[in-house]
Amino acid sequence: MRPRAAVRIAGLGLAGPALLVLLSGCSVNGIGDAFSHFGWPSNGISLQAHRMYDLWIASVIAALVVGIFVWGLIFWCIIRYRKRGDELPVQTRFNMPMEVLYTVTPVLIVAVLFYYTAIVQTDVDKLTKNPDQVVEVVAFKWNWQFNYRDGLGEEANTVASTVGSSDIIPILVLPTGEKIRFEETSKDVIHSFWVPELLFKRDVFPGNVRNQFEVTLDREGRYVGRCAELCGTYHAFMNFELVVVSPEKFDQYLTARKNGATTQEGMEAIGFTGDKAYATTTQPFNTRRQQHSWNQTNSVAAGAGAVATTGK
Ligand SMILES: [Cu+2]
Repeated sequence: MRPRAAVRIAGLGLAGPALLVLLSGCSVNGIGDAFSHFGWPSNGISLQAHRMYDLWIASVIAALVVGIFVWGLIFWCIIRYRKRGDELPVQTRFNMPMEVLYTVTPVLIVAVLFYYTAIVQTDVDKLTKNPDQVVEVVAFKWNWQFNYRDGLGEEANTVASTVGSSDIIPILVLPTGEKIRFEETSKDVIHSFWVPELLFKRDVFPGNVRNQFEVTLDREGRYVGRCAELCGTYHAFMNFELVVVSPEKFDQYLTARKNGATTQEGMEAIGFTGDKAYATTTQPFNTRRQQHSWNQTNSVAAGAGAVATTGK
């Protein structure tokens, strides 16, 4: 009887990973919606972000299946084998199929999780031979420069450039549906390029390291971007804006920029007029150092134009 029961449980154990495969294939979105996405951000705007979302939901479902199975076994043991008298049960009994089962099953589950993680990670990290757009991201204390390039690598040329200042948030305009390669470089310390909706960030190193990654965007909109590596005093103010538009509008924008238009003139050329030509998701911060500590009243900004911050 016992070995046969063990085999039956073994079948159940193997059904877990099989279920994971099944679920990751079909209704991940429906289950994610029903359970508040199990804490994962659901607002991804790239194909890569959607794949990471699917992996997360499927992994949580697999963990829950295993969890419920184990909780069930625990409670079954507590009730079925509860103390019935003062006589101790045989202390040396074991069940070989059971021992093998609870060694092999977890290894199988981990192998399946590892397999899907490796697949998604490889996909997120994948660099294609001929991306549709190449953007060089230059980070510096404490702002960003975005260079549209005519090819890959350091030897390529910049055809249009946007640089942020203390007064204007840099805007990075990009199209949907195209493979976009980012090439990152820093002028001073380590920064990190992060648009929360990409569900992805990658460090920007100074020196010879030129970090790269690719995304294919699939939702138009305006998204705040941030530096995600503590890089100095005004790290928290190192923001930019990603504006995702249709490929047609992007072509118009880039053509305008190549013909000498500024970022704001380019934005106006594709319909973002007035205030919309500037960042809407974040705003420039006052980056002037204070003469005194934050706790003191009547603090005065150092340098020219200091008068503006007193008496606020
Ligand atoms: Cu930074």
